[in-house]
Amino acid sequence: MSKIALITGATSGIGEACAELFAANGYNLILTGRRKDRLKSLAEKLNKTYNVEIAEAAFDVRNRNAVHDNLNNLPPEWRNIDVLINNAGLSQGLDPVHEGDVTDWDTMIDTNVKGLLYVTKIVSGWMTGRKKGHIVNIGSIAGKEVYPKGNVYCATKHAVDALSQAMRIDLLPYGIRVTAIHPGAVETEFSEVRFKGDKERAKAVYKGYEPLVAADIADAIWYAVSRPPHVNINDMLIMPTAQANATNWNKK
Ligand code: NDP
Ligand code: 8X3
Repeated sequence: MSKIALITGATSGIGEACAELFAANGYNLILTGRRKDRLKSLAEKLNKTYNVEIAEAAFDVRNRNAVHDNLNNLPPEWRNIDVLINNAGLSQGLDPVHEGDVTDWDTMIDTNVKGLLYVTKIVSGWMTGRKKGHIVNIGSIAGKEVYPKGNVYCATKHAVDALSQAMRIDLLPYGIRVTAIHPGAVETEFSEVRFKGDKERAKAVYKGYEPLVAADIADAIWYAVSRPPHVNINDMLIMPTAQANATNWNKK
């Protein structure tokens, strides 16, 4: 029987690239995200191209009841999840803390931390019952360092780093692997979302150097997931060659 991966935030960027790569490797997929139309067209494409089965679940990870209902309403056979990729996340704004927008803070904390926890609680419950599974959390260089005006986004990704370490301890008796993947700059819709649709400002983030692309991160996730069962990749920090850390670039 084919393995199953649940990917949050599969409608774009890193999540979408993971969906493609895992489907190419024969995984059946549970794809989630808020944009139903994108989930539907991605599911149709992957089903047609790779002949894998896809379940779509459109919900907002910030909504605890929606997470609960959507996951628990999956047909029982879809609960045998082998890999959970906690990828849904975002940044909103780039402001010094004294000028920060409190609504932006709530959105980031509710999505990147609480949403990840809501999904993890349910899926890890199923995994512990089967005594197997692999959870991959998408952190960030922003979870390893802080940078000017990154305050709350950085705090949420530091939380993802801490939670990944904590999950590794709590889930140890059940043989569940936990991997944290921390990318530097990846050109996706991330900056357009951060700057609330300002395409020019978003484009400028990736100007003058070669950023990572979503497929680079999917490739690293696949590496971690495809190791033999006795090997766990705890933590990976993946940067563009032209980015040394959160603040230093080699731009032309
Ligand atoms: P994208 O904006 O391209 O993708 C983000 C995904 O998250 C979308 O599929 C979006 O789906 C989903 N999402 C956002 N909010 C919610 C929500 N409330 N409920 C459900 N799904 C949600 O960005 P990336 O692919 O770059 O981001 C993926 C992850 O990688 C994020 O956690 C991000 O923080 C992290 N990351 C990104 C980096 C980068 O430079 N791009 C670097 C380091 C980490 P929808 O809108 O349909 O709900
Ligand atoms: C996304 C990368 O540097 O904008 O996590 O925080 S950064």
